[in-house]
Amino acid sequence: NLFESGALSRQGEAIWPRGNLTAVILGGGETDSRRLFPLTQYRTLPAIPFGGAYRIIDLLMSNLINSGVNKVHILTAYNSYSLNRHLQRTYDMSGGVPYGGDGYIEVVANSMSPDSQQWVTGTAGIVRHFMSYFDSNMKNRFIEDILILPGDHVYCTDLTPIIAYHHSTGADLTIVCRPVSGEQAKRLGVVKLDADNRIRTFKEKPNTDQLSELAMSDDEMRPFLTAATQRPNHPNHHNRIYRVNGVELGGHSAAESSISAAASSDDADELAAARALWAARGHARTDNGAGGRVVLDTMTSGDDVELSQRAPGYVGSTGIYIFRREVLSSALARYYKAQDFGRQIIPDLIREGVRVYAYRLSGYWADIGGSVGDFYEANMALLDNPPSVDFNRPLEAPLFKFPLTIPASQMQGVKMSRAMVSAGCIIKDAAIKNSIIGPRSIIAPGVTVTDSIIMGADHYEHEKPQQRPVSPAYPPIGIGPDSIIQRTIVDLNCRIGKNVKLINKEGVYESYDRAVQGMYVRDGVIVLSRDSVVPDGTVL
Ligand code: ADQ
Repeated sequence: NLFESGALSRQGEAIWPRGNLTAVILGGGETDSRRLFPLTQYRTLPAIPFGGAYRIIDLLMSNLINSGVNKVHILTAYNSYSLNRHLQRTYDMSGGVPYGGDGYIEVVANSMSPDSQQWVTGTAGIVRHFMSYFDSNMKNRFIEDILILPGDHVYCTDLTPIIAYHHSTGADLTIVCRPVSGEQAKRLGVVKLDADNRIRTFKEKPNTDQLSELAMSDDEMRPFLTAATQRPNHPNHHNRIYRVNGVELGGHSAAESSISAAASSDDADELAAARALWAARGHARTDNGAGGRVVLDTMTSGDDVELSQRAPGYVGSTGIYIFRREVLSSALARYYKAQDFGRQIIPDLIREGVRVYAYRLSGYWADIGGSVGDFYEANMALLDNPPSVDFNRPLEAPLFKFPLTIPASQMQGVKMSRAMVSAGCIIKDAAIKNSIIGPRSIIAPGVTVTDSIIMGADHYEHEKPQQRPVSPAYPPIGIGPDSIIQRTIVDLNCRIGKNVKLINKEGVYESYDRAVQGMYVRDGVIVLSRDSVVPDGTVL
């Protein structure tokens, strides 16, 4: 029933118009698992719960399905059980008719073979491994383009214009890019563009010295900032009414002129309003949240409004690539020792003179694979008003998720602000602020949850035969009476007792060594790994 909306898209095109393109999602390697430990202790990164009811992979899958990409491979390497299970239960993996007859969703597990006696690592390594299987399969002979997507990103977008741009430029490789600050640039692949948005230089994770070579002046940046880009995937976008501090700014075009007026103002409140509108337009919080004067840089018709901070400009790669299939196969064969696209293959191809173009991605985008802190911030951005990712989407471009069969949440006497609460929760006389509460969360009276992510549970206590009787040392699933949870990520099925205080009272930034097993501090955020048991009265 994912495809009930019919065989035609909004534009009246066939819903699977991109039959000669295949998508490859990088399902997570060992290195990023280490970066997000302990959330990745039992699962690979794209399987981590996000926004209460979703898993990270659901956003990527929804982008693909809603953009008419009907052939999807998910390359898994590390700890992939939970991801496989989620994909199997959520998406129709049988392929065939619902995907336009020739479509499919396939999980491709990393494996050793007589030709490859070692465990494959790195982005290029895993794609090479996949391509050897892909190229040898006759059914794939019509595929012309390979869309490669990292599995650790949060964004909602229509991919159709990116694919169209790749075709219109005749690019061998299109890299999806964004304007970024110097601080962000150091953590990304950074490109330098010519006036046609062709990439002339690519440097992976440049250091401060290398960064100066990659800075682009306002004039150099202009063609990139003014290039047509995709609309945020909101068909109802133009019907929205924008409000800032309770003041109605009218619909799309009225709001746009208000951004224009406010953005060039020196008044702090007006600037804040411009930022709020900027966020309302679906633009990244990271682009506008760092303070400093926001200037309306370019304004063209429709959706192409770009606000940027006039610090030195850089253009960063999102790690999303569309390769012409033969260019990819040939590069992987020629640079057969290369394990990474950013460090090796892409700079080599540019040096060779291959046609590599940058497409500008607008709207919210976050890479959550760098650290627990990145994951935490991307969750908190969901609580912004309007949220970074709008889960409330139209039927023709929905966000798909596992269809949980649990009832509405029961709440009594709960004080809540800036919170998202999923289905199946039982919450009484608690205070929840700035937090995301996942499915089947049980929160007892007197509890305070602040700045936290409670992922919930995949079963209720009574559903499982009791292996161990409940006691002060082994509390029931959920959060016990009078506990205080602050700036904490509580993974699934945790048991937190009475009068527990998870408040990071010593202000620890990083710790793997707490008294109770399963409790960690990463980037100043307390993380309880899945199934942790926190006895009554514990204070951290
Ligand atoms: P990084 O994010 O640092 O930079 P990396 O973590 O190596 O790149 O991997 C990118 C994606 O590939 C991640 O989703 C990761 O899980 C996945 N991956 C890596 N090895 C894998 C393997 N063996 N099997 C399955 N999946 C694997 C990259 C680019 C930069 C770009 C940033 C944007 O190299 O140029 O700027 O992404 O975030």
